[in-house]
Amino acid sequence: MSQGKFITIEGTEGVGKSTNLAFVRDWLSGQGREVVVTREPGGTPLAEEIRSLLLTNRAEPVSPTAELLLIFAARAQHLEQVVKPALARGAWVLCDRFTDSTYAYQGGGRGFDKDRIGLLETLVQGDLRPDMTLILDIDIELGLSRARQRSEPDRFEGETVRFFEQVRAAYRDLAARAPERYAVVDAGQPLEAVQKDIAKVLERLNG
Ligand code: Z5A
Repeated sequence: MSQGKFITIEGTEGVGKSTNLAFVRDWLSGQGREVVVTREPGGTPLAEEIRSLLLTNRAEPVSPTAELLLIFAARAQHLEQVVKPALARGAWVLCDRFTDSTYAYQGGGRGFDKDRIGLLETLVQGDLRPDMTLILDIDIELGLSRARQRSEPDRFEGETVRFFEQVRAAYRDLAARAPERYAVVDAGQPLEAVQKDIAKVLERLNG
């Protein structure tokens, strides 16, 4: 049985991850792949509990270190329970956010040193990394205006434009450093054009 592929989707607020995740899932299923769709933080009952701890607005300030450790705790559980078993049986895993979010939000946004994040990445993941990461890139104001049409902002969505500009810059930096693993798609285009670009990326990966 061949090992499956691990694909992650990333981006800032309102970039259309949920919408395009469904497109990628359908595209891969159409190629006859078994696709496991999951998300971070979350993906198992315990990790989903950690997710709600992380996203809930609260009066108590959240220590950035506590936030970082909670994210990696959820990730450890998710990898053992969902991601690794699925890859081992040959499924393709499609994950809504993964460790690039940590580099972007906790690194770029909160200012955590990359090397510190890297230590936790190695501790929790060993040498497991996504085979391909799709970064949906959008102008921050445009993304926020799309996101505001949805529900009440959670603890992350209430951050400043400056914070999200730093998150976006961190994503771009990751992609520039390892262009073989990342594909950056302009998510400010109409949905049809975005999905045309995503399909081109998937064709390369599939072939
Ligand atoms: N986080 C972290 O800090 N560190 C980590 O390591 C990890 C996560 C793993 C929860 O993530 C939070 O966790 C996240 C970072 C933190 N911060 N926040 N917020 P999440 O992924 O659950 O939350 P989200 O970023 O809000 O994702 P989302 O719900 O998937 O939203 P979305 O990407 O914006 O997707 P959408 O709902 O598909 O699109 C938004 C709207 O735009 C919707 O009405 C669409 O119909 C519309 N849309 C989509 N595409 C288009 C186009 N092309 N044109 C026009 N309109 C469009």
